[in-house]
Amino acid sequence: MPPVQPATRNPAVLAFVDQARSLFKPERVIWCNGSKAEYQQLLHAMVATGTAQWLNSEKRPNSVIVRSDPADVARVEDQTFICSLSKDDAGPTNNWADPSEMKATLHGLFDGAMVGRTMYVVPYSMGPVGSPIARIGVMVTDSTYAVANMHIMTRVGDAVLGALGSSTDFVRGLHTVGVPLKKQTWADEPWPCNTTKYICHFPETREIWSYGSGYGGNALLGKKCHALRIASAQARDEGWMAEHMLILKLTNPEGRSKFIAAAFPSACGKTNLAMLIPTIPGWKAETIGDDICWMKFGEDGRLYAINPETGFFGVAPGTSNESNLNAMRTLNANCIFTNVGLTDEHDIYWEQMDGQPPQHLTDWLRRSWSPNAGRPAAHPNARFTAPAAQCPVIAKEWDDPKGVPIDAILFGGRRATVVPLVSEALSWQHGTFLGSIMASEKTAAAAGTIGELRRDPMAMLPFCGYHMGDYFQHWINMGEKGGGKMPRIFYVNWFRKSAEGKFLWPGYGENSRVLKWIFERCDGTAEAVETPIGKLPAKGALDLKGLNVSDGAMADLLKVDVAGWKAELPSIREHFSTFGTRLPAALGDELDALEQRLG
Ligand code: OXD
Ligand code: MN
Repeated sequence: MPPVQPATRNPAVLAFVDQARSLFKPERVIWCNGSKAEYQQLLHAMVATGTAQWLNSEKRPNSVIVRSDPADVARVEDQTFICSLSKDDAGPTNNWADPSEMKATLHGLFDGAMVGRTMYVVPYSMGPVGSPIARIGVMVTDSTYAVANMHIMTRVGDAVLGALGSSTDFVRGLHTVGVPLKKQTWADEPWPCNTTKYICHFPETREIWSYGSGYGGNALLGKKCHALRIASAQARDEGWMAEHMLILKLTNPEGRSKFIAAAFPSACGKTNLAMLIPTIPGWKAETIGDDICWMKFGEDGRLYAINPETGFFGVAPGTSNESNLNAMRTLNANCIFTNVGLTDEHDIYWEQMDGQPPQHLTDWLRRSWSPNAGRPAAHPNARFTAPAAQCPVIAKEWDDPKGVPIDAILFGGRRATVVPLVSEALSWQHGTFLGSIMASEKTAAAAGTIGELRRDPMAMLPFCGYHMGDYFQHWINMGEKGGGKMPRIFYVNWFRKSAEGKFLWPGYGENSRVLKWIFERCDGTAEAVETPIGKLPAKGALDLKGLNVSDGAMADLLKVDVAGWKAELPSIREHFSTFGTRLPAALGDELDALEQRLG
């Protein structure tokens, strides 16, 4: 790939890149221009080094499979740090390190880390270039895989530098896989990574320093590092919101639309909900985004949201025509598949894909595999990277620089018990309370034990770049500012189980029934009953026509489990106590009020 000259004279950008070059000591520097040709060159480069392999060009045109090192398969939360000046500002939910000490450690590791390699400079915009809600970052990296993924997931290139002009307001990202090449041979591995890993954020200076991993959120710095951890801190400072939410557009049979944002912890079906196919006649759902939502007040006082990304980095296993037809259709071409199985026809396979598994394939560890192998063909956190514009139900507003006005915010998680199918918060403050106590069973998106219940406030536990108590306060402040124009807040749970451990609710497209109630609550046309835990659908208010769920199951799904909620109060108090004096008084008041209402 020929070196490309910088398309900017911005002294801050040039100085940042110069410093990175002196530190990392790469063999060459390439400035990414964001063109299609450049993307193709990146794919060819990955194939040439053995990082990627072309898939069958008829079945999966212009797509590649990549297998990572088995020790580099997920975000490493243990090694993720918020390096704010004061430890208190990182709060109890983050690992903290002193910024100068961490920088000294990383300087040591970064010094010469790119010897023999290419250093790519990736100017990117999170959000439509030039949108008042969008933000710019400049990332340097030695991972071709990271650059190719950034091409799909963000807006990369010269247009971004043009929009930045001479401004110094950009997030500075340094990333290396931490494997310098040896001059004698220049030999490389298909997936270079280091056993030492650090994913570090400096919220005050808007910097990201990432070492040792090439995988997902550790390496695609625009996503979790910038769009959530750094952006959440910036949003607090500037009065907007950076949230771990999908955004969807829901249109009723009369053709009126509402925009809904929803926060669910990692791998709880955000992508599925973002692309759902309603089962109720006449209703239409379209996608704006599946993972991240930035919201800012518009001139009319409402909250307007953009999807800062341009692609989906979705969990592959479990995705099928049945669970998410629109995602499967998005994956027809131009995708990167990571840690999935490779069929003998050079196509992809993962667990719970439609139909029978192939009789033979090559698993994500490049071993021969058959259905009786006793192990999955794909890693549970195997991913697809797919261009959002390819989604057959992408909404026409998905890249509107103005954003879309949000009508409702949903919180949810995987809860087998206690939490009903849907409830509406009594107020913004009560909704903030519900978000702050969200809990879910752990999934494979992060390294750790699967199945354990963890509180994951607003699905931001691994992504909030500052003290979570202050983050709650920011939510309350936003509500005070927006007043009656704020979105309504709802709490949903698709994962409630019977005593026998069976899911009570069919989920997927049937969730449109719940969305319809939410739509009509926003319109003031659907009935609700006020209960101690919030407003639940009144009898008959949820459209259940044609649904095969027994009355008993429906009663369980919409039950106010007073005993269950009472039993949970001590664990909520304990959760709140971790935030000390930074817990907003309003949330303590909400907890007391809940206790009183439960009697
Ligand atoms: C993701 C995550 O990858 O939340 O989106 O872990
Ligand atoms: Mn996510």
